[in-house]
Amino acid sequence: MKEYLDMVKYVLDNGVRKKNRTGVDTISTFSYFYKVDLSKGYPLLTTKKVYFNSMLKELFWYLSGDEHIKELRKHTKIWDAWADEEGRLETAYGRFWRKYPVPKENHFNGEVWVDKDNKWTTEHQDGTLTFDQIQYIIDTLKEIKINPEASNGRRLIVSAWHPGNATISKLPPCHYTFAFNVQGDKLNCHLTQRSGDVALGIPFNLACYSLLTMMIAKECGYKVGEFAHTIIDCHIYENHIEGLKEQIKRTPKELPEIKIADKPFNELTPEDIELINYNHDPLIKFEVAV
Ligand code: DHF
Ligand code: TMP
Repeated sequence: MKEYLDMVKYVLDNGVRKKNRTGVDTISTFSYFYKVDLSKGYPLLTTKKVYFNSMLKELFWYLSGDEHIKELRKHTKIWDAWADEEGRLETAYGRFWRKYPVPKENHFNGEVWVDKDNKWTTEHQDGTLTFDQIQYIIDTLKEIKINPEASNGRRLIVSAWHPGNATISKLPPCHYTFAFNVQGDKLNCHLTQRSGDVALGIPFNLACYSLLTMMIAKECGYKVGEFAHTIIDCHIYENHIEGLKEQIKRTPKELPEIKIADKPFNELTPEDIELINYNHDPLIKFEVAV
């Protein structure tokens, strides 16, 4: 994928050396943006092997809303370093996608704060209220398809960021907010990421949100549009530079395709997602900075 190789070249050429909490320095740039047209194929990098199955299980873990990785870690190790032995992990992607905390009894000083009619709010056994952001997106996208004048067409935002959670989490969400946007009969998605590891995290994030966009487009009756990605601190770890220099010498192959089973969104499982014609160059091993 040319867009990815351009990003690698840009950071290699313009990145400035910077220290960070991991102890492995990066070369870093501020606010990189690219977008890809999802109708031209599924943007899984072909210039190295990307572990599609790890990414797929990660996406379904987010969609499950689980706050732990007890299931996920049976399939992939990619999150193990940030969880405790029991699989607990404060990083709050899916938990906040599916169960964003709502003020107790949903009012503050007598004023209703969230979701007046409790359409997307659930009360749990311990009395906690939470809001399902993904269901809100799906229902609203279906509504604006029938009625484009519905009020929420430019308010299709999901947030994984909770300012208070960010102060206690070992790894607060990197890809912390995304927005859907309809143009004609096409569904677009824009992801904002506060911090992006060009070699490891970003290829997964790109593949993950592109697939999510395809799944939501299918559910809501749209064609796939573009995936756009802003990365605020866009960096390459110093021990990834050689591998990435090797990767930019490679020539991108034709992109693979995705086939999604004919099922309601909430019933989909990883087995319902088929990756077709994924031809790729050999794996490049990159070590993850913890
Ligand atoms: N920390 C850092 N420093 N960079 C990250 O990209 C990162 N990503 C996290 C958590 N913390 C992070 C979650 N996502 C791998 C890919 C994504 C990911 C974590 C790890 C990874 O190691 N990928 C390897 C092997 C994949 C596999 O074994 O399935 C790769 O070659 O893509
Ligand atoms: P930070 O919290 O100090 O920014 O470190 C997080 C690192 O993980 C940083 O290198 C970005 C990277 N990362 C991604 O690129 N994508 C991801 O999905 C995740 C979870 C992390």
